[in-house]
Formats: sequence, C-alpha cells, structure tokens
Amino acid sequence: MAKRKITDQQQRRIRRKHSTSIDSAGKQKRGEKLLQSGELGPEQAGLVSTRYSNQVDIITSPTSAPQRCYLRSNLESVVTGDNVIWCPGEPYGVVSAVLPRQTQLDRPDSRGKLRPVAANIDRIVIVIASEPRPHANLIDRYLVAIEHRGIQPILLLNKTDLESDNKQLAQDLVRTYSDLGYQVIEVSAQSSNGIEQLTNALQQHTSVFVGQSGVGKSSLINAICPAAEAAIGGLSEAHTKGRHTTTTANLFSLPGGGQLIDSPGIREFGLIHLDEGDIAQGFIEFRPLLGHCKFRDCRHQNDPGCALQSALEAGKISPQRMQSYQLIKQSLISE
Ligand SMILES: Nc1nc2c(ncn2[C@@H]2O[C@H](COP(=O)(O)OP(=O)(O)O)[C@@H](O)[C@H]2O)c(=O)[nH]1
Ligand SMILES: [Mg+2]
Ligand SMILES: [Zn+2]
Repeated sequence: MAKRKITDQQQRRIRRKHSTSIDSAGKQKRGEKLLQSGELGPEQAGLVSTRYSNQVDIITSPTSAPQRCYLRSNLESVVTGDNVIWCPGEPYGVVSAVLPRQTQLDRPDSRGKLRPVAANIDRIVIVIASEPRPHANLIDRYLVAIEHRGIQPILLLNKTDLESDNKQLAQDLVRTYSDLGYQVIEVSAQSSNGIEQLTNALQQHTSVFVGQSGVGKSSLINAICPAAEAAIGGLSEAHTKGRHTTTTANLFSLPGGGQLIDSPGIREFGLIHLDEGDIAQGFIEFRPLLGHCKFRDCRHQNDPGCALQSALEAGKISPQRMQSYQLIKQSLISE
C-alpha cells in the first residue's frame, strides 16, 4: 500500500519534471529566435528586478516599468539584482549577457545544492529589537555569514519607542557591536525616529533586511519604501512558507536612490558550507590574531599557546563573542 503510494508520487514528479524541461527548452529557444529576428531594439544595460522560472523583469531606471524578458539560451543563472545586457522588444525583450557579480547570496534548494537567489547586495541590515528578546548568538551567526560574503552589515535596533525589560540588554548589544566597529543605527518604525538616518545609510546601495520574526522588518520596509510594502504587504510570511513557496526575490527602487531586495527565502542564507577557519574569520576582532597560535591546528579552546584565549584573558575579546564562536562551531558539526 505504502509502496504503491510512493510510486504514484514518483510518477507525478517525473511527469512534472519532464514537462518543465520541455517547457524550458521551448522558452529558451524563444529567446534565441527573438534575438535573431532583428525585431528587437539595441543592446542596453538593465537590472533584474524579479526572476521567474524562465523569464525575468528588467528595469533601467528607478521609475521605469519592468519589462518582461526571455533569456538567451546559454544563460544558466540570472537572479534578482543581476546587472545585464538586454534588447528591448514588444511584448518581450531578451537578456543577452550577465555582467560579473560583486556579491552573491545563495541558499540550498530542495536537494541541498546551493543556488544563487540574489546578486550584488552590498548592505545587509540585521534588525533587532528589545521585543522579541535579542540574542547575541543569532547576531553573530548573521555576521559570520555576511562577512564571509564580503558584504557590509549594519546592525539596526528597532522599537526604540518601546518600554521593555530587555531595553538594557538591547543597549548593551548596540554598544558591543559599535565598539567592534560595526555601523549601528537606532530607530523606531512606529515613531519614525531615526528613519532618515536609515534612509541615508541605504542610499546608493542594494540592501536586504534580516532578523527574527517580529522585530519589525516589514514595518521598516514600509517606512522607507512604500512601493515594496504595496507589493509584499499582503503576503504573510506564514503563507509564503507554505508548499508553494516562491524563493523569488523582488527588487524595489528606494525613493532616495538605491535598491531594496526582499524575499522570505533570502533570510535563511546560512553557514552550512563554511568551515572552522571561515567561522573564525567571521569574527572581525579575531582576524589579526589568526595564525598566531602556537599550533597550526589550534581549536582555540584549551589549547596551549592560543592567541585567541590570551586575548580573551587580556579582555581584548569579549567572553560573549568567544562563546558565540564556540557555539557556532559546534552547531556546524551537528548540522
Ligand atoms: N512599538 C513598536 N512596535 C513596532 C515597531 N516596528 C514594528 N512594530 C510592531 O512589531 C510587530 C512586528 O512587526 P513586523 O514589521 O511585522 O515584523 P517582521 O516580522 O520583522 O516583519 C508589529 O505588531 C509591528 O506593529 C516599532 O518601531 N515600535
Ligand atoms: Mg515581515
Ligand atoms: Zn588558538
């Protein structure tokens, strides 16, 4: 009985796969045919605002309407945030080339293979608030992942208007990370306090917001980019996490310049593919000390002659950060 059920399911899966591959081949040929037809406009630069299964939307300026395009057949990977060369056409244009990416965020697909979901993000805003209670370890996990990708993180404390028992804890975290050299911004999406400073920090950059559910990411996006909220506001995250989850990331132009990329999936970018050395590099205050331990294979725990442990004892590394580092390493082993 159970076996039969699995077989049906497998058959459906095979049929589905077969039909999408025919579909995709057909549509890719369509791009090629359009390019050869001579009916398209001249090549020009554009930015991918949304990736669909076989097409993309391209914008050329903050106010331009997105133009739907097919892809030239040799273009394997085109994602939201990619800078491309494309030829306009009615009703469809064609993307003919993708320019090199400065950064790339990826996440595992259903088979665990890493796939890019967004390109050229150069600011990641880690949002915390006094409610829900912030966790240093979670902030550090984000920082490690962000540092590894060469993207600049910003720590944002939201809900400064809110009275909470965690207020001191949140302030201590703000202090810790600004002492480490990170840019920290304090705002209230509710009272608009600090929103201008946030807008300025994101100007001319391509940004994404990450953080625990309930910290106010959607409220902040609404405050700085009404167009984004209009497009995504109706979708609750619970809904988009369902079976029909679209991992599509959408790009929105910020009124003051720059872009915002929003996607439920993008917030899950993780640490899976990182090794212990990468994790240590993700703690910026460790960097000058790495390579200075007595033993090359030092685990920075109880090892004799450990440069990190000496720095910890001398008060140059905080116990909190050292604990985060050990916890993240352990979580990798058990993942
Ligand atoms: N007091 C206060 N509440 C806020 C603020 N920003 C967001 N909230 C509230 O926090 C809750 C979660 O906000 P939401 O934007 O949905 O968080 P998200 O899950 O991170 O997208 C909502 O009830 C918001 O109204 C703020 O600055 N101050
Ligand atoms: Mg939200
Ligand atoms: Zn060491």
